[in-house]
Amino acid sequence: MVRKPTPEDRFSFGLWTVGWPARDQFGDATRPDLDPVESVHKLAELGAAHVTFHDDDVVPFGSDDAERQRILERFKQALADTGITVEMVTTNTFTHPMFKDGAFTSNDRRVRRYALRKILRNIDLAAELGAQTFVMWGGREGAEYDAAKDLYAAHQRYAEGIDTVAGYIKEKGYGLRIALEPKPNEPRGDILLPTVGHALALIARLENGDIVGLNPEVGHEQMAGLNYTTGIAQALWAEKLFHIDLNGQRSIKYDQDLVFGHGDLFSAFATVDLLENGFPSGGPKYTGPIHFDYKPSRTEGMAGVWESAEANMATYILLKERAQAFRADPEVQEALEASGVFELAKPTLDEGETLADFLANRSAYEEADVTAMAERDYHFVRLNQLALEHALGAR
Ligand code: GLT
Ligand code: MN
Ligand code: MN
Repeated sequence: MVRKPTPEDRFSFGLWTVGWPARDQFGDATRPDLDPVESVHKLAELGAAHVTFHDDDVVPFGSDDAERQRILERFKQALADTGITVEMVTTNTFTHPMFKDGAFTSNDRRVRRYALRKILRNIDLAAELGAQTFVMWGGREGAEYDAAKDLYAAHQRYAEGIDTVAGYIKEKGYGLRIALEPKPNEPRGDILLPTVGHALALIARLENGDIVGLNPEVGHEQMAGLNYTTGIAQALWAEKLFHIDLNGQRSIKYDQDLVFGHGDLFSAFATVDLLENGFPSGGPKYTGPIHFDYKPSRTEGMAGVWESAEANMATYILLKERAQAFRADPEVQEALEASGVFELAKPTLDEGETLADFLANRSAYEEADVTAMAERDYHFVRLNQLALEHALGAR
């Protein structure tokens, strides 16, 4: 039995996740459209604390101001009735045909200006609803053909767009931070900012980069064959892990958006271990919402939608319990010690040791016992087996 989630678990769902009618490239929708108000009520019942959405998930594209107002009032009423809060808002700059060549990096300047206005308008809404994070997933920012983009200009325009939005947030005094969401490909052949590392490198060159961080998604890193836990660890180290998109992916293929843990389960264990327990030596820890960005499979009806929403939370809770037991086990602590895991936290140079001291220290090099170093055994396999046995609930 898995305990029921409560708002203290900080679980959060995109309205586009449970609301996905399961239309894909090869087939029509298999489920009816879902009223966002109904989703808010249902998610509250299941124990979630927050929802997130794109502008167009709540207010259909093209609605006039009066209609937009009416829809938003009704939506806010659902929030008030359930206690659900909006922790993150994002903008749809990928569905409308005008965005076929991107938003901030479209070759068409009119599209870039339109996208900027669409995003700024949504920033106002995000601030009004008290969101803390504003996600930017540049799914259409990319190309299929190398000659189709001036890639220098594309990076200039991408940076310009993000800096302009960040500048607006600062000017307005909003308590929002921007989180970029990397993805290597799909829907474009190649997407700009394909991984966590690429996005971090761009942020470092921004003028307003202090309020720009990351929203890494499990499947997006795994689509590139990368280790999600390693990716969010670097973002944490850089104090840039502003938000997360948890889901499941089985190897390098199209973006599956499976339930969290329904892809690489052992990797999901490591992710929850890092999120809940932090680094062994301390350092920055993730304290934001536990946000799921998955798609209920196309085979599922409405009951299956809610079963899959519950599955995300149940898996997280189970892995959290397992990860806590793993770290609390004295045998694991002893194995970590034997593996040298704690040793890595000790700086390589002594306190106050100058470079000259170091170069003159013969024990570090000339007289170093290279044989002893080569003979050292790390017992990582034993440590990994202990993790696996904890993950499986065998300990
Ligand atoms: C889209 C994408 C997700 C992003 C959403 C935010 S939109 O569903 O597949 O990974 O997080 O824009
Ligand atoms: Mn995805
Ligand atoms: Mn996502």
